[in-house]
Amino acid sequence: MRENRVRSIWEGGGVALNGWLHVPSSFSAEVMAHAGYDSLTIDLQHGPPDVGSVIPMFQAISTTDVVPFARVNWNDPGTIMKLLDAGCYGVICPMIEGRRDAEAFVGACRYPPQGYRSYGPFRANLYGGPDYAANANETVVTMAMIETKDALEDLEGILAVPGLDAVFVGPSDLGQALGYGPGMDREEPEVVEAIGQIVGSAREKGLAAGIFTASTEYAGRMIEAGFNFVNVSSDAHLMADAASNAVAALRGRRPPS
Ligand code: 3PY
Ligand code: MG
Repeated sequence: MRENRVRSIWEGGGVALNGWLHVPSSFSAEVMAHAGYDSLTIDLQHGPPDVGSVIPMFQAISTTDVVPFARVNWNDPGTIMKLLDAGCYGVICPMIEGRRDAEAFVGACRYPPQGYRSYGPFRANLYGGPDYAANANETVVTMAMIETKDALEDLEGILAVPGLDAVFVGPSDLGQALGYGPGMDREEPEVVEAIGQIVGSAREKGLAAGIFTASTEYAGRMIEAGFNFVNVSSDAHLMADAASNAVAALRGRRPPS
């Protein structure tokens, strides 16, 4: 069975650097896969990719040893199982509100008796190897997004769910839930405190902790705070930033007359 390198990084006390894929293209996924990330997450919640886009993108990613993750659009067992069958090695689930949501999510990712995942790993067998099903429960990473007030209130209940590997902070929804509106790289003391509570409690329980950031500077601070799965920006934003910087650097220049 192909190992999940994100787990190995965590076991070694390191930080997994994750890239975010909003562009529903196998070519851009391949370009990102060659950038040196440890994992890449295809975003089915707020990005254009849908379930049909995922297989060519996973195939492109698997030309490298980058670990294929996906953020699902909701805590929907059908979609989660389809992505896992396609070879997804890590699932990030948005809007987990409490222990019961987390149990349903983790159960969808685990074969019985630990969960209720249905059998049919049509591509996972090719990506992971013929012994995929026997080892999938210990290999696939489950990450519950903590980004609502209810999740903060039931944080201990969520973290206690057997088989949950990690939490992932969604700063926009979390900030919105606390009354500050959307945005990344939060500085409001109440939001910063909530983020600290999430990473502190997760790491104390032996779980990993991830966060979405917009800058390497803030991501560095989050690593100092204990996060061991950090994401900076997305393929679309990185492309837009680099393109507009190039245009801005030259706009207005004229050849000598
Ligand atoms: C959020 O900021 O709410 C997210 O879900 C990040 O992708
Ligand atoms: Mg969110």
